Amino acid sequence: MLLLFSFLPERASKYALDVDTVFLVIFWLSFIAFVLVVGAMLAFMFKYRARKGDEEPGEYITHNNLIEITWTVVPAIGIFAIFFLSLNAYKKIKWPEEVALRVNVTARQWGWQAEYPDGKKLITGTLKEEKAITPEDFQPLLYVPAGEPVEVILTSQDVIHSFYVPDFRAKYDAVPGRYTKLWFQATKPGKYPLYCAEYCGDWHSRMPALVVALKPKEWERFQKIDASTFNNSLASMPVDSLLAILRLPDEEFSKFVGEQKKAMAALPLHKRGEMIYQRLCASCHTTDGSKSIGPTFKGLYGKTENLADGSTVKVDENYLRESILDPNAKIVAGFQAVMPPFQGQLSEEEIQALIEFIKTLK
Ligand code: HEC
Ligand SMILES: [Cu+2]
Repeated sequence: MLLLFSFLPERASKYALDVDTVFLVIFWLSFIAFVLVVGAMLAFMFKYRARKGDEEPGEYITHNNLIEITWTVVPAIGIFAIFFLSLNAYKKIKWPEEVALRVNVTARQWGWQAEYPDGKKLITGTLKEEKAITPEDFQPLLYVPAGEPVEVILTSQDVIHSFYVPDFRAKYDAVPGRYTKLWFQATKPGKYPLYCAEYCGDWHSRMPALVVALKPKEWERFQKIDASTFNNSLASMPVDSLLAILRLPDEEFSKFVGEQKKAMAALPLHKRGEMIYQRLCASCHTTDGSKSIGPTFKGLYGKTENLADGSTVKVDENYLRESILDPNAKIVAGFQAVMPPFQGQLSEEEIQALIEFIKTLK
């Protein structure tokens, strides 16, 4: 029986077993009912088949109390069992215990953004088109403490998406213009894939991300990193590198964070822009002059751009700023309006950094 279900992902949250129990009970009850009904049907078809020379109409039976009571009471017990199991699972899924961490998560076409109470921010970018998804494409969205209840407050910038972590059996819609909530408690440290489970457009399958459950010590470290250092450098690191940092001995850890902070402060604006570009824009814009999903950034600044409505515009800082925050205000000729707006996602400083970076690409 368990073998049949080895295709289910591991159960890594507190209520995962409750969800699976409801699923498996419904599955096996349905299976038994199917065997009984279809089995009886086949047996009766054989037993009461038309025989040669038998022209009499069948016996006229009005009812049978024993059989009727049995086939009412037995399924009713099954249905009540499903009801109470579901109620139990629903209560656990719906109402968290005391929440240790609340994070805001915003979905958009096509990616996620997480914002922590202290200002830490993680953004996953749209994946390149026409390429099978590999494990590296799962970018970290949430770092959470293992063994503690975490609440996610969801919303969407555009259409309905759905936040889905199969290993946690946790799934909830992210709806534009409203907040929805979901909680989970990872039972052990690890990396858990996160998918969008709502068909939200062409690239719906291209917004994979990761929830990373940390050990208590690592979580303590994570909280110690200040938001600006994290956002400017550590947020775009691959998961394993960040985990390695969180596992450093105390002294080395403090030293690393301090150095990172200094390095960031000393980094020229356009360099910071390049880092943001790598993380959020490189999937659609090249810097070498070749065309991708969006126009190349090479030679963009200062040129005269042809727009889809036939007009032209001189590319200056204001045009670049508008193109980043509200890309649909002016559509470049020959391209589709698929760029997500970065309004509300990038700080003024980050926008300036991006513009400075684009300016360096002559
Ligand atoms: C999903 C793909 C996608 C992503 C991600 C994306 N863009 Fe775009 N971008 C486009 C497309 C397509 C266009 C052309 C259509 C339009 O003007 O909206 C465009 C246009 C632009 C333009 C105007 C270019 C021109 O030639 O006039 C700028 C500037 C720009 N994007 C900047 C950015 C920056 C900065 C980022 C990262 C923060 C980014 N884009 C992320 C797809 C994308
Ligand atoms: Cu989606």
